[in-house]
Amino acid sequence: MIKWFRKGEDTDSANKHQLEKKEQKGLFSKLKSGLQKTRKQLSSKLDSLIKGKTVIDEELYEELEEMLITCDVGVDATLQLIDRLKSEIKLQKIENPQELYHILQREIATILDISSSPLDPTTHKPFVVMVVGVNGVGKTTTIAKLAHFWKSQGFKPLLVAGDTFRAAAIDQLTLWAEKIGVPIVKQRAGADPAAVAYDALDSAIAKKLDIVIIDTAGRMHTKTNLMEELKKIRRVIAKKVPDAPHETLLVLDATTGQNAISQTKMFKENTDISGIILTKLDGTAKGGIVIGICHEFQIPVRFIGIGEGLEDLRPFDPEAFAKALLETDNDE
Ligand SMILES: Nc1nc2c(ncn2[C@@H]2O[C@H](COP(=O)(O)OP(=O)(O)OP(=O)(O)O)[C@@H](O)[C@H]2O)c(=O)[nH]1
Ligand SMILES: [Mg+2]
Repeated sequence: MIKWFRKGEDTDSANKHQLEKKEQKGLFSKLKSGLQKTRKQLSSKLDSLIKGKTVIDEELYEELEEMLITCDVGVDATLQLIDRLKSEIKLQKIENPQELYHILQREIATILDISSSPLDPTTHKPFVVMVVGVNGVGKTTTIAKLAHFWKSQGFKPLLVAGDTFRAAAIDQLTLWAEKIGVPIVKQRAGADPAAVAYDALDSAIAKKLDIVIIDTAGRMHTKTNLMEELKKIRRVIAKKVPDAPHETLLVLDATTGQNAISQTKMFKENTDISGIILTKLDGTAKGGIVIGICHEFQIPVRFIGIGEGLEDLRPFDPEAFAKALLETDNDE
């Protein structure tokens, strides 16, 4: 289970435990329904692959390999998965193809479990989070979900309208801030995003706010290079808060499949990315892309988006995710 960082402590621990158990169960079924399209693709293919097979042979491995590749897991990650599967099956002397389900689940969870320092907003005050990604991937919506999530954990977040290239982007974030009930720092469209972010840090320090979440543009209307702009924001905010940003989250749209891989490459080459948020997993059967991304970049997935609502963000839990991907409906 992943660790959730909450501010302060609840007093009644038995009650808290019960509540958390209920919460986890509810979250898991929402995760499962969010991943329905991907799960259907993976599980139904695996079902028909295993059905009627009595032995685990080379043919089965080849079919499994093909299946994983068509589910957007990616060639490299697939080959690694098959290798690990083979040695596990040999080691445990497994003969029944039905057991592939659980072994595959475990091996997927291992790939997804990137060792890294956790995203812990209590480590700095204010804790500065920069959110980057190409246009339309879900940055602004995800920022709203994050603010809502952290607010519910007892933190005081501040939103920063750092996408100043479109007035509509500032309005969109303003509406979210009002809806969630959190403050926002913004300037007029066309303002320097680095200056907006700098002001926001001033404000967060003055008001003793906990988390500053900076929205950024995904596309430039001017000749300014997007990556240069992001670097400038980083330079300027580090002048105010020396270690900032403490977390740089790359937002990727899962429906774009392999495109998400090339976006990660591009951002990684230009800026420090400490975590990934994969959005729109509810709208796609390409959820296998998470496995490919974790395998290739070794950047932890921090959260996943499984819908357009404020509640549709989940802290990423490798085990729960692998389980939700490969659990059949009668497994419950
Ligand atoms: N189904 C679904 N839709 C999502 C999710 N996250 C975001 N969206 C939708 O994706 C669309 C784009 O979201 P935005 O948050 O505006 O994306 P953005 O990256 O800020 O876009 P730009 O500011 O234009 O670069 C919106 O219609 C969101 O409601 C998700 O997890 N699931
Ligand atoms: Mg936006």
